[in-house]
Amino acid sequence: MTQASRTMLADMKRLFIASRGNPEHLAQLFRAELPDFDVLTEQPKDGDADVPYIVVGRPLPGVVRAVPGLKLVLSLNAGIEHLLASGEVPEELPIVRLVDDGLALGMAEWVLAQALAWHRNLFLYAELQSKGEWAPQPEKLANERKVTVLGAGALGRPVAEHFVRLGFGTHVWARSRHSIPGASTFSGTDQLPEAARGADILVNLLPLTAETADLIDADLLAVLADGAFFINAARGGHVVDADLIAALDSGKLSGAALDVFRTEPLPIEDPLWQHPRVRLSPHVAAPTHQHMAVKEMAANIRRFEQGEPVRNVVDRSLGY
Ligand code: NDP
Ligand code: OXD
Repeated sequence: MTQASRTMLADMKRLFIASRGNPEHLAQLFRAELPDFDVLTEQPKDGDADVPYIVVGRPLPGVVRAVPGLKLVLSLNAGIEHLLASGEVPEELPIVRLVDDGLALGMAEWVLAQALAWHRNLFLYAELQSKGEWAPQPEKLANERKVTVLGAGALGRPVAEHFVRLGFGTHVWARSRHSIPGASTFSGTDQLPEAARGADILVNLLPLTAETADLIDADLLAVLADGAFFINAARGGHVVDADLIAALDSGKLSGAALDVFRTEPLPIEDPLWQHPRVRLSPHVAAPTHQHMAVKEMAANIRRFEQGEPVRNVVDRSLGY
């Protein structure tokens, strides 16, 4: 390397990608978005020049704290409960969670696919086909069904808007009261039973926090319509699994589509694998599309550089 290029590198801003997998593809995308940055994939250490930005998924112990001059932590995930629980990110450092159009579009596709398949009895017809049974079922229109969406954030809101567009009676519950045209909105713990009462479909898109852990239990499932369908694309820790299985066994729930679990990968001995009323997928409802995520993260880094407010900063007191 020439002296001139060494001096140029020394003047560049630095970004460290602390991905557990192969970070090279991500690094290339960042280099294209931030050509004036030195994008590192090797752990910087004490004594190295400052590295103000880190992009991180599930950090290995000590990785974040070892970065000199860190100012902003950019999460590779939308849910950041593991990052907070790891204790790896010092209190004073802002954490930005991942919010981008790719996640919102992917989540809407997955949730709507599950909801419509249940609504139009497609799961049931697949079962009947396997038994060679020609058995038309009573069919309803969307406007004869009620859906409750838990969470009205980056993912919950667009999902609720899709349900409204399709004609479903749509209830949305969040911590604060939202206004979503065509939907009825509810807020706070007191209003949860009202939001969920009589719902044919319950969709969970909450973050996992101290307040939302174990929220989906026997009491909540009891207020749904008999034979309701439950869709969980948020976190396994929201659900009391024993209560979910009891509701499926009793017929209170006619089915559940589960993308997330308390332990992932779901252990092979877990009864959810074999339950005839459970459809499960391996945490793929809204996969990260790296090219879109990098554009959003790079834009946030630019904002930070220019002293503008950074978007989607986690409120640590709320846990999301
Ligand atoms: P946001 O932070 O944008 O939205 C969270 C929503 O939940 C907000 O509407 C918030 O209310 C509400 N909420 C938070 N706490 C409470 C509470 N105590 N009571 C009632 N409502 C509450 O999150 P996202 O929409 O981006 O993501 C939601 C979750 O989806 C993620 O945390 C993650 O767990 C999961 N996820 C799953 C993926 C998958 O592939 N399966 C992929 C990506 C994310 P308010 O609006 O009032 O603040
Ligand atoms: C998540 C993600 O938070 O995959 O689940 O981003």
